Amino acid sequence: MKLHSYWQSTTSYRVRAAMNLKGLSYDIVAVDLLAGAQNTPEFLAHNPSAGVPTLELGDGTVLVQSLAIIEYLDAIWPEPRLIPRDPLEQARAMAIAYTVALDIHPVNNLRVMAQLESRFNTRPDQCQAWMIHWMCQGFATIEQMVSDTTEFAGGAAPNIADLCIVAQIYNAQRWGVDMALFPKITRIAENCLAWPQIVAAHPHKQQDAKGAK
Ligand SMILES: N[C@@H](CCC(=O)N[C@@H](CS)C(=O)NCC(=O)O)C(=O)O
Repeated sequence: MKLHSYWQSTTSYRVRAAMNLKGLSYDIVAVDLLAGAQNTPEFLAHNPSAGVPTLELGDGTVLVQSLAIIEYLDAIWPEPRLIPRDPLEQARAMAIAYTVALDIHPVNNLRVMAQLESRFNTRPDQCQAWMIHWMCQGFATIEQMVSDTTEFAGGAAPNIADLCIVAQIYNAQRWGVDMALFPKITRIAENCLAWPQIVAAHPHKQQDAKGAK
């Protein structure tokens, strides 16, 4: 399998971590988002939504949307389970994953920030304040949703919710969110990073990482 990925992309980070936890072997195809590689005709032919991750299966089938990719992986390689089978646990895990993936990430995406800058002359510090606002709002919600008693959002092992949390917190730290405000999810991210499979998915461990170790 080939995973089209960008090192700092949080959506790619989620899928890299999921694939690593399942012990899958795959090649990374680096897509340089800052150079606009996602907008080239070759890339768009693959993934018309102009983003990463994109997963290419062995037979050439292409899957897009990080959460849909994780659902597919969980269906084909069920162990370890990343989406709980129990309906209530599943609803709780997906609610956290969706808060990151649907409420925080889309309004802070590269293309959104580019529109703010080009249409409204938004300054870099204003863009940063925008991103921090949406991350803090989403994190405050998730703080209320995660368990007080377990190591991860809903249990003793990371699931799809934790993968979304750890990836989004990477981004939050990059942009200067005060994570002291969110102790429960900070602890979850630290617990995630005790797992070598998740560390291997960390942006700084990627071949295309620039200026970071
Ligand atoms: N909802 C999609 C979002 C994919 C996406 O837009 N990823 C970002 C990187 S985290 C991207 O490729 N952005 C490129 C751009 O905005 O131009 C998913 O979860 O896979």
